[in-house]
Amino acid sequence: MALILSNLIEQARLAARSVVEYGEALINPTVRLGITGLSRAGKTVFITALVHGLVRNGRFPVFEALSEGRIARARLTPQPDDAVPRFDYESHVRDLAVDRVWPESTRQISELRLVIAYQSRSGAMRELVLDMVDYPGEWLLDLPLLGKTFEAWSAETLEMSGRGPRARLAAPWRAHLATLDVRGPADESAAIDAARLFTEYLAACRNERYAMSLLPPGRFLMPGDLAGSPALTFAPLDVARDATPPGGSLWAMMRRRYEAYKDVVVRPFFRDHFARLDRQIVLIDALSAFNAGPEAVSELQDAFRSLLDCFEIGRRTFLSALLRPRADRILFAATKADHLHHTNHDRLEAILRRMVERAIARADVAGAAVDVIALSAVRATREAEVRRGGATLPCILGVPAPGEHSGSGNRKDSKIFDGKTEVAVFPGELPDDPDTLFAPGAAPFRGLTAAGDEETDFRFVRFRPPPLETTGDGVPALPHIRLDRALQFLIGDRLI
Ligand SMILES: Nc1nc2c(ncn2[C@@H]2O[C@H](COP(=O)(O)OP(=O)(O)OP(=O)(O)O)[C@@H](O)[C@H]2O)c(=O)[nH]1
Ligand SMILES: [Mg+2]
Repeated sequence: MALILSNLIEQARLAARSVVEYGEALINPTVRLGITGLSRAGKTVFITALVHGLVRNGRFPVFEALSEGRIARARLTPQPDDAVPRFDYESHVRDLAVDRVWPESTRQISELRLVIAYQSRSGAMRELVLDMVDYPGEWLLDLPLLGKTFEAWSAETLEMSGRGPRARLAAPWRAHLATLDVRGPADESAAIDAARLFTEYLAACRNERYAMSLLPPGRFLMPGDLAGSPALTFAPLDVARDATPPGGSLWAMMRRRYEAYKDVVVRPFFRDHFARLDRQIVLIDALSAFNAGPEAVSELQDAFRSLLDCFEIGRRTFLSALLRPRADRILFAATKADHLHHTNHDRLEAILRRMVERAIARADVAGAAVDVIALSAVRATREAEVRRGGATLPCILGVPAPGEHSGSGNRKDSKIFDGKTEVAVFPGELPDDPDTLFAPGAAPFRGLTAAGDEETDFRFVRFRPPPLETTGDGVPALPHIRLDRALQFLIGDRLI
């Protein structure tokens, strides 16, 4: 954080707030849970399912406070920050449980506070306050920009745009870039065109066929209330890393706007939501990356490596709680495990563990408890063994979302699903040994980026959310996979 909040005033402000919050937390024990994840990772669904399960006493056998019958009540209460919208829990539950559709992509930041009344193991009645924040995943990748100059960001972005599948997608923007006179006078219409072409390139990289992860600046893809503002009208330029722009030039203007973007957009977002977390869950949609191909998997890993550098994670001491808040538990979760048969869940976990090991080797997480899990906040499928040509395939059963198709849209026998009929799908088997995925130069499987729809090794269909199931005591609940294990790790120790 020293690198990111280089400004002393920022550091002092954070420390002052931390002292106040420390005092408050002594009276009302509070856990600020960071739900971190790139776009479509599953943040909104996770928060909704977690709150739904807690307020309705869902089926969470591994979450001890609940399974031991010590949770008296969990209720939503007004959130701490008046300036941040409330997480629209009710409409997300309506989407999932009544209309059986997934919530839309998040466009704005929002916050939710849950108060859990429980009985401690010693018998005393206590309360734990759980604060959560939801935000568009695109914004997350802005955090690493805080430590980068305009020139360094330009150089990295240009270098990356020449690699692998990105090169073709970047061609129109790069062609425009080649026409720019960066030392010439600032030219607003050139800046507008560059920003538009650069944004189109980022949007093309995000497409599920490529599923690239490193797509900053986040507001270009999800502008929130900043659409059309000059703070978003810039783009990388072909300039030397350590050079300075001539006054009044296009380069100077782009650089100024990049710095404004960091000051006005990124730094407050970081300060208000990431610099003061007690616990973190990092949601990772590894399966979409597998769908796309090895390039997407490798980029996902790079994205998490650069993000971890931005977080304060480590052992919590009296002084750190007082002056520099840090998360003392971090859970890495591969989401949407219900897209796989359970025989593959351990493999998914092993692959994630391998990705995480590399990422945390560099980050300073000394003393923090770290765990890895494959979960599904909402389980949309059931399992079945299907016999085909003498072999038994471990399949999953679910209702594909309307519009999903069974194979290449161009093939005659391809079928468009109606959103009502249940089908069995064999999604593919993840590799047994994660090393085969990460060996240098390995291209161990075929994804949509390089292969035709029919030739990919994995096939993950988007299923509709499931109907509610009824728990033993008659309460309708959303089915899940290991959501209770995640809860136990994240807050179980605060409820004893
Ligand atoms: N089957 C299944 N699909 C899920 C699950 N969680 C998320 N999804 C799918 O992933 C999509 C994205 O989930 P969200 O929770 O909206 O993701 P997000 O991280 O909030 O994404 P942004 O708001 O774009 O940052 C959903 O529309 C679902 O299709 C899950 O537990 N099971
Ligand atoms: Mg969301």
